[in-house]
Amino acid sequence: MDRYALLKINLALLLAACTSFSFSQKVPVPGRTVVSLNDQWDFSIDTLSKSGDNDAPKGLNWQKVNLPHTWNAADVMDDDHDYYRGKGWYKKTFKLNEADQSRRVFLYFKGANQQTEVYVNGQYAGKHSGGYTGFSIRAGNLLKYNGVANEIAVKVNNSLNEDIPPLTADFTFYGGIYRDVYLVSTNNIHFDDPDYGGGGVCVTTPTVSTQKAAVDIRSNIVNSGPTTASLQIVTLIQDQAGRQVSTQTSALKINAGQSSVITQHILSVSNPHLWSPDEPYLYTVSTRIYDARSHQLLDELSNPLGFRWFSFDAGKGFFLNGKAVKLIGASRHQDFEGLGNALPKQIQVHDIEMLKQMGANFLRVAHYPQDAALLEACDRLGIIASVEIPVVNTITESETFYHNCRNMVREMIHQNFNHPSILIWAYMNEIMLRPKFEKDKLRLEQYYKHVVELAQSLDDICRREDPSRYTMISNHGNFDLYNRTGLTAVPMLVGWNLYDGWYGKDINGFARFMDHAHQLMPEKPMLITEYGADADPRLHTDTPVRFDKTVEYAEHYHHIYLKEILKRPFVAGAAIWNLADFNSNLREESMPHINNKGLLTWNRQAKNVYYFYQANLLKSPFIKIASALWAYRTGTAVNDGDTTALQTIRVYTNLDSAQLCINGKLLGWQKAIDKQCQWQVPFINGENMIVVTAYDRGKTYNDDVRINFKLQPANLKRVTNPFTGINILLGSKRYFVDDFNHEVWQPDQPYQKGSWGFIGGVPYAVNNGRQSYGSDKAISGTANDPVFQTQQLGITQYRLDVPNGNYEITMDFAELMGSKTKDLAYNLSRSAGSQQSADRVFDVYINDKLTLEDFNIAEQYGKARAVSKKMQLVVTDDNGIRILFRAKKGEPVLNALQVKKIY
Ligand code: GCB
Repeated sequence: MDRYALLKINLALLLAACTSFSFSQKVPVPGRTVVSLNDQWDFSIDTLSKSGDNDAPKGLNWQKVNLPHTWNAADVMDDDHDYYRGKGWYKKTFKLNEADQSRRVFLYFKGANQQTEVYVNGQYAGKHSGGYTGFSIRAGNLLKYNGVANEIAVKVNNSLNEDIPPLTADFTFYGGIYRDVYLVSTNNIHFDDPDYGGGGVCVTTPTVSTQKAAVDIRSNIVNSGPTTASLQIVTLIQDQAGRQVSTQTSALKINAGQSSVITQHILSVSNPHLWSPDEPYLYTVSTRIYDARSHQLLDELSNPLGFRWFSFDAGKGFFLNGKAVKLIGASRHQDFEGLGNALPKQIQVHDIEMLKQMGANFLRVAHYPQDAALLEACDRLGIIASVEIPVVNTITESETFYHNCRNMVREMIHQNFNHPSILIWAYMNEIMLRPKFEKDKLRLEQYYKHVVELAQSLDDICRREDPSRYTMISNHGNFDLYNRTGLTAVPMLVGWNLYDGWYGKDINGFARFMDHAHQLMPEKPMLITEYGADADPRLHTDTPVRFDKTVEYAEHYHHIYLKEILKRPFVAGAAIWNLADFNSNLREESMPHINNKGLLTWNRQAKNVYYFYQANLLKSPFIKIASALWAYRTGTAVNDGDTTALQTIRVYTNLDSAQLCINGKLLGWQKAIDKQCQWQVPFINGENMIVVTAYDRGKTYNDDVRINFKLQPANLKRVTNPFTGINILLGSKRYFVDDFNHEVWQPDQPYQKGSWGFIGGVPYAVNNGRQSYGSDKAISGTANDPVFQTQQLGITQYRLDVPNGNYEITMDFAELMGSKTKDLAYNLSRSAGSQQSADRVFDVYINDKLTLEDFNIAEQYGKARAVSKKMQLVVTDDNGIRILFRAKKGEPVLNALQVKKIY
C-alpha cells in the first residue's frame, strides 16, 4: 500500500518550493520526509535515440509538464487506429542540503508505463519493468548535497515488449509517468521493502470475532548506519476517534548494514468495531522506531486497520463477519476523457464515491493494480476489492515473462497489503482467449500446460505472501477449455466473464452457464467477474436489439443479468463491466476507440443502467427518471393534426409505485415492477417538464427532467406546428443525439403520402454475426459515426411531402462495405464475418435535376469516410422533395438525410 500518502506530514507546505526545494535544518529533522516531485518536468517524445543511449538525444522537442502525465491523452482519439508506443524522456532538477547526505534518499515512482530507466546526474540509477506498480530508485550516492542542482532523467517506454504483460488487451497502454513521484528521505534506520516497493510494515488480523481480535504487525527494519542499533519498536492502535486501543513495545538490535524482520502480536483488542460495507469502521496502526537510548523517533508509518472475517462458500456464496453478503459492483479502468490514464487523486476517489452511491459493495480493480487513492477510498467507504496483475489474453513462454509476472504479483501484494478492503488477489484474465498456436494441436496443448504452470506458481506466491486472502482467476465463457486444462483447479475462486446476449447470441445462455458451471464444479466458489453491454449515451431506440449500442438494450441486458445473479446463492458476487466507459484504441464501434460498457460515461455522467442499479441496490428511497442523458428528443405525431407524439419514459425506483406528470398533466400511477415504472408520454413540440412522484411512509420523493422535443407533423404540409426540418438515419432503428449541437436524428420509415420516407432497398447489415442492421466500422472525418454507420442499400427514391418553400438538403454517405480492420482481441465471439467490397456507381437527381453524377463513394472518398453533400432547393410545384437514385453499377445507398427549411 501507499504508506507515503498516509504519512502525517504537511505535503502542502513541502510542495510550495517544488522546483528547487531543499530540506531545511532549521526545524528538527523528521524521521521521514516525503516530498512530491510532480511539478515542472521537461518532457519530450523520443524517436531519435538508439537502444542503449543513456541520455536524451539532442534535437528533442521539450515541453514543460506536470505529473501525472501521459503522452497519449490526445492521439488515442484521432482517426488512426494507432497511438504512439515508444520512448519518452522526462527531466527535472532539484537541490539538496548537505545535511541530507547522512540520510537515505530515494525516488519513489507510483507508476510509469511500462519500462522505466532512471538516470541521476548522468549516471544510471535503476530501472523497472511493468506499468502498474510502484518502485523505488535508490539514488542516494549519485545525488549532490551541496546545494547545486541535481538532474533526474527518466526514460519511459510503452512499446510492446513480449516479456512484459499485458501483451494484448481491450484497453489502451498509455505511456508516461502517469502517477506521482516522490523524493523520500529517511534516517539510516528505517522501515523498508526495497525489492517490492511496499512500505515495510504489514498488518494482519489472525483472529477476529465480535468479542475479540488479534493483530500482527510485521515490520522490516533496515540499519544502513555504521554502528549496531539498539531500538524500540512501538506500535499503537487507535480507534476512529483517536483513542488508544492497544500498544506494544519491542526491543530490537540490528547490526550495521543489516536488516531485521520483527513481528509484534497484539493478542487482544476487545469488542472490536467491525469493518463492513455498511459500516466501514477503520482503526489506525502507527508503527514507530525509536533509538533505545536517546528515545529519538527514527521512523514512523501509519496504516489503516479494519477488523473483519470472511469466507467464500461454493454453495452459499460470500460471508462477511458471519453474515451472507452478495457482492455486487463493477470493474474499473484508470481512464478519463481527455486525461488518458494520468488521473488526479480526486477522480480516483470520485469513482469509488459513485460506486458507493450506486449501492454497490464490490470493486474489481481490473485489469491491473491502480492508484492507492482508489483503495484508500474503498477502505473508507466500505467497498470490498479484488486486485489483479495484467496477465491478459495470452502469455509469452519465456523465463523473463514468468519472472515479470511473479515480480508483479509480489509488488501488488506488498504495495497494497494493508488495505482492509482487499479480500482477493487475482493474476490472470481470459488467459485462454488468444492462444498462440491454434493451428498446431500438440503445441497448443503444451502452451496450455505452460499457462497452468504459470498460474500455479503465481497462485503459490499469493498464498505464501498473504495466506489471509483468497486467490482468483477470471476466465471467458469457454467452461470446458478452462476446466479440462486444469486452470479452474488452481485458484481458490473462479471468476467468469460472461457476455451471452452481447458477444454471444442468446441472453438465456447466461443462466444456463452459471448452473452448468456450478453443477460440474460444486466445490468451487464462483463469481461473475464481468458482464456488460455497450451503451453509447447518444443512441436510443424503441426496439432494442443486441449490438445496437443503445442505452435501452443495455438496460434490457442488465435487467436480465441482475435478476439471474440474485436468484443464485452459489454466485458469490458479480462485477459489471465496467464502472465507466474507457479508451481501447483499437476499437471501432459507434464511438470509435471507446468501450461503451460503462455505467457512467467516459467523463462520469450516469447512464440509465446506473439508475437501474441504484433502484435495485440502494436501501434508502430512490426514484429517478431514466432520461437524464436523453434531454433532446424527436418523434412524429401519430395522426394528422396531433400536437403531441408518444414516447416511453422509464422510471427506476425502489418504492412501490410512482405517478408521472407531464407539462402539468397527470398521467396516473404505475406500480413498480422489477423496480421500474413505464409510461407512454405525450410530448409537445418544445420544452416538456416531467415530474415523477412517489410516497413512502409519509414522505414524498420526486424527480424531474426537462426534455426538449422536436415534434414532426404526421402531415408535413400542416400549418399548425409547421415543418421546420428533419434529420433521418436510413436503415436504422436508432435515435441519435449529436453531443455538440444537440441535433437529433430519428429512424427512417417507408414513405407514406403526406409524410416522408424511403422507397426501395433494405437496411444494410454487416455480416458479422452481431448487428442486425448497420455497421460498427469507425467512420473517418466525423465524430458522429452513427449518422454514417447505417444505410438503405438499393434505395430507389426518397420523398418528403414538404410544403413549397426554400430548403437546405444534406445527403450523408459512407461506403460501409469492404474490410478495413483486423479481428480484434476482445472479439469474444470471433465472428467478424465476411466484409465484401462494394462496387457501386450511381446518379442522384433531386426534383428531376441531376445532382450527383457517376457517384462512386469508395473510389472518390475511400471506405468508411464521412461524405456530406449539401445543397439548396426551392420547392414550388406542390410536389415536395423527391430524391431519385439511378444505379449504374451495384446498388445505390444513402446513409442519412437532413432537410432544413430556410427562409
Ligand atoms: C472481456 C475482457 C475485457 C473487455 C471486455 C469487453 O472479456 O476481459 O478486458 O474490455 O471483455 O468489453 O469486451
